[in-house]
Amino acid sequence: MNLDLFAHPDFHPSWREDICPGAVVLRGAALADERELLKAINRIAIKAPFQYRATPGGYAMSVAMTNCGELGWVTDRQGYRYQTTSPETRKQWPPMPDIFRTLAIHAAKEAGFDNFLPDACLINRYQPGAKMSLHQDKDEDDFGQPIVSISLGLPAVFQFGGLERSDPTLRVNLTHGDIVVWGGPARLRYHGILPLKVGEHPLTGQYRFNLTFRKAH
Ligand code: MD6
Ligand code: FE
Repeated sequence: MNLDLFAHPDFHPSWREDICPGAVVLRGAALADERELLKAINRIAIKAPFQYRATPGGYAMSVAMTNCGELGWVTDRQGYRYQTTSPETRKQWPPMPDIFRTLAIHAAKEAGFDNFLPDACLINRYQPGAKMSLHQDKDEDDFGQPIVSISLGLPAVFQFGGLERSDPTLRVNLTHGDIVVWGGPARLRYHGILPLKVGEHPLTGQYRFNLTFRKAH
């Protein structure tokens, strides 16, 4: 593919931190696009409102979710899956904004994944107290494809474990503008987000947003 189509002169991560083989944090890599990203999230949420979905076990998640792109990740009593429509609106998810796609492709490339073309973007919204328990991302068809994750708003502590749920975990602080790219040998490692602390962010108020880009199908 011709990456000039995705030319992005503002893509300048301030530094990179390797978490482990296959996982890297590009600190500040989304900062140049912060306002455009947040505006786009607001527009998406008007068309496909944030929802507190149920886990297959029947618990309401503390993180509110929506999606954009061809496919969206959902969960209910039937299980976890990707689908082309929102269960609430029964319409297709809003299209993935160019700024989202461009940033995700550039971040993946920076981390050594040259052929990443995401078809799904899950948008998570955390308020103080919201958390994401340790989990693996394994609802995608090709584990050879990485996941790109953009953090905006309030900071969070990312827990990063091993291939077994009981493996010890590392803690990584993720702050506004950080992008995590993870794939290769890290792709199936357990991970989660510790309960969000109370705070006030100048652009997002009491929220943290996380965008995760995947090639689901
Ligand atoms: C979050 N992120 O940061 C939750 N999964 O809100 C994830 O679950 C995640 O950041 C796979 C790859 C990167 C991630
Ligand atoms: Fe995940």
